[in-house]
Amino acid sequence: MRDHDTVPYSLEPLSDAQSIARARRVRDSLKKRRTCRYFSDASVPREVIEAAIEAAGTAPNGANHQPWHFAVVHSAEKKRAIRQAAEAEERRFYGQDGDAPKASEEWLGALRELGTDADKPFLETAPYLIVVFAQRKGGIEEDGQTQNYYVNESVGIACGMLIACLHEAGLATLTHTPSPMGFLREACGRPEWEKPVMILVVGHPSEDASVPAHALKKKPLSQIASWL
Ligand code: IYR
Repeated sequence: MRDHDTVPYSLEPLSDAQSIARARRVRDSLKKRRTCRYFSDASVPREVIEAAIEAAGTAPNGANHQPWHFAVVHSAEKKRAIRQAAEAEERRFYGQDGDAPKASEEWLGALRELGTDADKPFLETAPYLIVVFAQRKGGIEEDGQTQNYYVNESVGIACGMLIACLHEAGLATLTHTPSPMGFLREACGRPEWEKPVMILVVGHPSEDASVPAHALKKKPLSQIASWL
């Protein structure tokens, strides 16, 4: 039933062969993406960040309320403040503050192959931190009242599109999730109905960048898909 305003919709027609070739090209490009923890301080054009956020802002979402906000942190002082607060949380998480770790032994074990610890220099080195917020309320007007729907799903998809766009633009990213991360709301001047979801660190890999070999082990199609 189309008892609402509509506009026509169509896509460029492709042959099956073209469609397969395009899907594989995108797959092969995205397969080269890695979560990078070693960044150089080389600059990145603001226009790339703007375009990537615009791409993320087209994500499918609940009732088209677009329940996200992207706080772009570029200033050295703000990055330093975020690094200090994040590292303080991470020291508690890893038990590097002298107390028992907040993370379970199982969780710490799962992270061992990634080699992570409380030291997060990339939060200062990389040119941009995009702090992603989920708007629990607000609607399209961002009034802080209207109920939003499928907020986590919507923001998750938007983050995926943001990361894919930045990768296609030749940039490295890192999804960083200090826990807890409530401090980011104040650091970025966001309202109480917004929940910080992640810091996306964006920049160029340092010359000596590496990734954990563990990260290259991807489940095969036969394991991640079933055909019914
Ligand atoms: N937030 C911590 C811990 C961490 C947790 C997971 I799950 C990771 O995949 C990676 C790290 C940190 O950033 O070190």
